[in-house]
Amino acid sequence: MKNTELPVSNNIRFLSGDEALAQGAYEAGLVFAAAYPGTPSTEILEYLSRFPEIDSQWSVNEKVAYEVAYGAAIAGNRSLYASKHVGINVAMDPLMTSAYIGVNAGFIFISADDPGLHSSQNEQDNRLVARFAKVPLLEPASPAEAKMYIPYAFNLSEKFDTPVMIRLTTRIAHTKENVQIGERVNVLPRGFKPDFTKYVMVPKNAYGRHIELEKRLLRLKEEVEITPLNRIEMNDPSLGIITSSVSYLYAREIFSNASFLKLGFSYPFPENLIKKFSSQVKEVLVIEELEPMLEEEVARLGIAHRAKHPSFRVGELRPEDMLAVKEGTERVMEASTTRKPVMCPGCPHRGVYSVLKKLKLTVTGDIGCYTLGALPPLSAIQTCLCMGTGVTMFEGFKKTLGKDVVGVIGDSTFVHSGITGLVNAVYNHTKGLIIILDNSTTAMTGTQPHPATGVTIKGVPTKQLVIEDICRACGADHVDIVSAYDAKKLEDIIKERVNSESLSVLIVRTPCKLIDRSKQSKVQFEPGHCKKCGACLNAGCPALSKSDDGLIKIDPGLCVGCYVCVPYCKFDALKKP
Ligand SMILES: Cc1ncc(C[n+]2csc(CCOP(=O)(O)OP(=O)(O)O)c2C)c(N)n1
Repeated sequence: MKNTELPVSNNIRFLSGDEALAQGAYEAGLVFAAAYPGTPSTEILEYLSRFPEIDSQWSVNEKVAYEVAYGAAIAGNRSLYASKHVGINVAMDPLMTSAYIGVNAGFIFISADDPGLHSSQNEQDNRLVARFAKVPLLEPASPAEAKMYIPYAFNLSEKFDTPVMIRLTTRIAHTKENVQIGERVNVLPRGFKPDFTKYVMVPKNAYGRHIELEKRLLRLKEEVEITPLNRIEMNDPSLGIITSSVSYLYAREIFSNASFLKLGFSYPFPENLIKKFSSQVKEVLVIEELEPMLEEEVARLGIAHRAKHPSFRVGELRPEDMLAVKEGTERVMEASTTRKPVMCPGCPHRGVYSVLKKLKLTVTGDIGCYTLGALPPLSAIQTCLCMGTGVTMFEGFKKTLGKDVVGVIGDSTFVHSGITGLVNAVYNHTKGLIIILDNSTTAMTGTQPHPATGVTIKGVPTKQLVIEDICRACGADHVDIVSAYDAKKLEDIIKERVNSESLSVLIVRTPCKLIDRSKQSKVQFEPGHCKKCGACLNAGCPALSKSDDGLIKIDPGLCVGCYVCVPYCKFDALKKP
């Protein structure tokens, strides 16, 4: 199959990998797109949402996004799902069986992986998902390739009746380059024809579809041998490098004279191409990030090659790593010099953590900006696993430790995967206190709306999910709503509820400072009262620092007047004006 569909024009745009991929999807006649935000995938849906021709949505979580988008494909329109790598875990249930069913109109799912954990809870290599689900895997190495692969992927999906996986990594998703813009092709809806054996996965039908899946895989094995996405670049035959994704660019930069087998369509493996290439070069080297997936394949084919050191299974690959990979030596990492993450000045989460810390409670955390409460000086959260666990791990902790435990979860995360945990807690007689940190946005990934904000991805008002009503409907005995800046009330309610014989939810509702830019008069500083003890710095606010003379300094450009720092000073040096 040749990738000849892209119309040529002189229209050039400077786009990130996410944006280029989205532009490619628009041009390829995409009609439906669904996602839940997550770095580094978020910009795909944000870009797609600008096109009136595309029905795009933030779904409540990745499982829902996958199913809604897949439903649209089965019903006859080209559709796309996008998430970060861990989002694929949430979507895994529909994903695995969708590989059995196949598609009707083309369906692509995008996994934006995060080698090096720039913004994630793990760095799993989702190329293995393609192998596990037995679906074709495309790995663009640049934004331009990301765009170019999309029409190919839709054609592949429709020709082979399969979901197609496209894997980006942070470097590709967030790197920008000039990309050629083309016209949108009009793809007619296919309509839906019921087919019991194909679309209804009762065991007997699923058995039949599994057989079909294995046959499809054999046909795809032929396709990977001839696809233009895989290419041999013969240069000096003394070193032949088998590689894919961004590793290809790094390897090209460092070993500029070497020969390359560059894989853009990397699963199923092009066995014959690998054998052919290996027979043409003296030494074979596999360069890939994280798991030795290509390397294992090369080994399985009995091809002598230099294996990378196991230490390279961890972390992002960098151009400066190339020589160590070639020599098979251990990875050398310098100590990180990156800026420490910190909550913004006026962040409503700071107020709650100040109280939780003061009360010396054990706090099961979750994922969002509020995870930063785990870091010094607040150090107020003791666990963070994955989305939803602020509620579910709280239940396990409470039932094990008995008292002084609180669970925290953000509003977007509560809608994503906290509601089921709350139902479970009520159902299983859990007592105690769950705190929903409701800053009225998905702050961590760039302030995307969610059902409880009452606005869609296109900025259109919609029915607003009322979190307090949900909590009551789930069976919470008490639901309180308090401002994050009302330290006294927060403390009173937390003390009253934490060890009580009922299950309570405390909703701490104050908008994120990134969406509510309002400022109050800044905190007043009385130098005469300051004992230079630095206790106020324990609030962890970037607006506060120490001057050379030891006195506290307030940055007037940063202070927004939340006054969370005021109670930290026992000498009244900080005051509300
Ligand atoms: C399964 C999964 N999907 C997406 C993400 C990316 N992500 C991390 S936290 C978060 C939501 C944060 O919003 P919220 O719970 O409202 O907390 P806030 O950041 O606003 O404090 C998202 C989308 C993730 N880490 N894991």
